[in-house]
Amino acid sequence: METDCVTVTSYVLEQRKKYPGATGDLTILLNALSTAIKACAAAVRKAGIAKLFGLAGSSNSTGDDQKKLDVLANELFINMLKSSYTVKVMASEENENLVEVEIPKQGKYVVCFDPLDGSSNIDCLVTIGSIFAVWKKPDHATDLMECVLQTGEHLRCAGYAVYGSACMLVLATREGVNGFTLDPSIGEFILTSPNMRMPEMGAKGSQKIYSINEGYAKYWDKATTEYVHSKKFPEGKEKPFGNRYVGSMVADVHRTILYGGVFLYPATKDAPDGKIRLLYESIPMAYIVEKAGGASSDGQQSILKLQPKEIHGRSPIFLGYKGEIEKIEKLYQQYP
Ligand code: AHM
Ligand code: MG
Repeated sequence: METDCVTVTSYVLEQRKKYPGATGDLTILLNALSTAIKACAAAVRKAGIAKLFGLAGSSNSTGDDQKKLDVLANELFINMLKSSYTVKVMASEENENLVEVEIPKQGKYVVCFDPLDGSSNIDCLVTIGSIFAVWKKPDHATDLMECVLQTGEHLRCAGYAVYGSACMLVLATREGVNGFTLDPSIGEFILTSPNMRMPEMGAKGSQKIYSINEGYAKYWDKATTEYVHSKKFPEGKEKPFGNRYVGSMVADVHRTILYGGVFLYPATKDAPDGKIRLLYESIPMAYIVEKAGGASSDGQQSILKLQPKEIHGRSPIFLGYKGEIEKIEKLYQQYP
């Protein structure tokens, strides 16, 4: 057994030392998040036997049926964060309105999260995940909505957990991106992928993969249609891109960071802003990809520059190799 390993807690504590004025609140907050994620991981693992599959009988803010696991994961995130005394207000995919922490328990952070992403994959045992984004309450902010509606440029940190063949917590801070794998025998996240970087396209070990729900091709705009066509039918001797689509954004983006490629959830005729929600899906994932050396865009600019206007607002999203995201933006200039 490894006796000298770095856990997520010791990693965050070490980072804190770099900022002498730091209060330690972010360390406590991340500890609360990691506890919520460990509990979600345990629930995901025993979902079948504990009868956590299926619908819970209620709907979430966007009208989707809620699954039992979604409800449980949401309660875990909210309760762990509340009892950390570090959070002022939260926004969750599963709550229509903001969740304000009781005043005696309030702290200075704002957390937006999707407690269980990829919920259509729960019942068939395919990888799902959790996503979170952490901001500080702006000094001048007077109301809760103002605290929450911040751009990705002001993020303090963001992360996701993948509940796959193993459970990994990927945490992006100003310092970079680090991956921690859950060792279930001791219940700790151990640093297994320090300083995660997307491979450069064409570099040894990198892959050329595009990831999109191809079934909506009929409803795509011209720029997305042209881009995807160019990946399937490249000019000259260039080989086409491969295609992978899990349908859980966490899994698709995790693979994109590890192997390389592009992830796309564009606008469609029926959904001009796409499907992916800005505050707790697009912004944190874009922050992580950019910190890992990739790029993000809504077709025009970095996702981190977009100003969220409502809690559950959406945007088209393109993530991955810098050069590919540039190509997509050029196509959007050509076909606005
Ligand atoms: P969810 O939060 O309700 O699970 O929806 C978000 C998910 C993403 O994880 C994934 O990229 C996308 O929905 C898949 O949508 P589609 O089935 O339309 O391709
Ligand atoms: Mg989601």
